[in-house]
This record gives sequence, C-alpha cells and structure tokens, in this order.
Amino acid sequence: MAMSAGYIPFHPNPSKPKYKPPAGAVDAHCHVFGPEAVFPFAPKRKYTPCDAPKETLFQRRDFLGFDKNVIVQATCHDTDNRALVDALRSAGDKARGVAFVGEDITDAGLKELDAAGVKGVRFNFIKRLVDSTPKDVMQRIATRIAPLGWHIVVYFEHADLDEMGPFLKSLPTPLVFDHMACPNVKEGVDGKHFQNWLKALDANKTWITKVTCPERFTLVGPPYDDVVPFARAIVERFPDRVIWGTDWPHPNMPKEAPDDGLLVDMIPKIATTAEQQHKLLVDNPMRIYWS
Ligand code: 0GY
Repeated sequence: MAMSAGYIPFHPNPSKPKYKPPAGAVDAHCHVFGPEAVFPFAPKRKYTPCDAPKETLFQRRDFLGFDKNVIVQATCHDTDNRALVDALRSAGDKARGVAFVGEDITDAGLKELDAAGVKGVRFNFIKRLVDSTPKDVMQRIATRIAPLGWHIVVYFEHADLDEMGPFLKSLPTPLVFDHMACPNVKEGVDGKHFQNWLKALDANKTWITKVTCPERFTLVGPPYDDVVPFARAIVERFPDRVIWGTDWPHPNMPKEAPDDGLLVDMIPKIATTAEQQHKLLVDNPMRIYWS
C-alpha cells in the first residue's frame, strides 16, 4: 500500500548531535511502523506511513547517543500491537512500550503485553488521528490496566483542558501527556491555555509530561527556538515529572521531516543544568518505565 499523499518519510541522514546525553539516556517517545509486509497497517488507519522498522529505530538510538527507547503504539497500527511487541522482544531490556488496546482485549492479551515490556496504554483524543472512543469504554480499560501498575498516555490538546479535566482527573493511574499537550506557540508562554496547563500540572502530582515535538508546534522552523520557552518553563517547574523523546519516525509532518540531531541539540536549551538533564533523560523515564 502506498504512503498517504503528501506523507513525508523520516530524515534519511540526521546530523550527529553536539549534545551528548548522559549514560543510560532514554528516548521516551518513538514508534515503529511495520514493515508493512510483516506487520500490515490497520484497515481503520487515518494515514499510511513509510515503513519505519525496529532495526532503523535501534540504529538511530545508538547514533543519537541514547541507551533505551519507549516505543508508543501508533494509530496506523490501531489495536494490533504485534509490531510493537516484536520490537520490544528484540530490544530486550533496552525498550519498554505503550500499547493501544480496545475493550475486547482479554486478560491473557494484557498479560502478554505486560510480559513483553508494555507499561501503559495510550488514549488518543486527536481527531485527525482516531475516531473517538466513548469515555465509559476508556474508564473500563483504565480499571483493567491499573492493577498491572501501568499508566495512561494521553494525547490531547490543552486547549481542551476545561472540557477534559474532570475525565482526566477521574482516571485511576498516573497520566503521561504526549508533546506538552500541544502548546499554541502563537499564544505565548503567558497565554491563558498554557498557564492553565501549568496550573493543572501543579495541582495533579501524578501527571507527567513529555517535553517533545517542537517541530510540530514551531512557527519559525528549525532549530525550533520559539518552542524552547514552553518546554523550559515546564522543565524548570516540574523537573521530576518530565520526560523527553525524539518522536522518530515523525508521522504526519506537514512540511519537512526534522533532523533528529537538531532535536537532541535542543535538550540543553530546555534543561539547562546537568541535574535537570539527568532527571529528564534518565531518572524520570527509568522510574516510570523500568522500576
Ligand atoms: C506522535 C504524533 C502523531 C501521530 C501518532 O499514533 C500516531 O499515529 O502519534 C501525530 O500525527 O501528531 O505521537 O508521533
């Protein structure tokens, strides 16, 4: 099956980052896609990406100076977690996973994911990526995964916080938010939505956020300096509740695939001390995914 029209494949030869991550650093948000010939994309998918197999992911991990990955199930595979599980089994202790499951998953299915290194499920509220799942279904899934010690990864836009807050607060596990919950750079760090988001993080001590995807939110393009103040404000205020990832292979970029080396070189701009960097890249992801 051909890639979706306009789909931009990942950068073929990223630059070697100048910033060297600390030993044991975790890329806590990345995906595997296919390969389609082995792990076909889901009939329900909203886009068809290029293949982005585990071998390339592991090469990029090593090239960029990382030790481990957290692989997040992407919507193009829907609830078929086989490519994810295969990558986790190949990586051994060097990867953990976040799955996407439906209510129909059996207890044995959950146990198998757990044994492969899955530590959470993803609830995706981004309309261009998924058809919405009723909240009561999500509640029931949450109730079933909580006893496994898993968490829930939430992909939503913090502009929807007022509407979503009560539901999010009702969930029984820690929450890990994708991509800073999608800041609107135009509104600025002092904008109402971003400030409300900071307040929500302050009030909910089991909420963790990824400070990822400047390339999705930038208005000016690489090296994405206009997104730095958002990520930095979060890291400074919540140093123990932030994690970082590349988002390789960068699905659905509108204009260009980011140079992963440039993304790594942003880290010292958003976490400005060695202590903050160690928490962001090692201590926090290890606590959430490896303990
Ligand atoms: C991301 C972001 C996107 C896609 C997916 O599951 C997905 O298909 O997550 C996106 O298009 O914003 O997390 O990589």
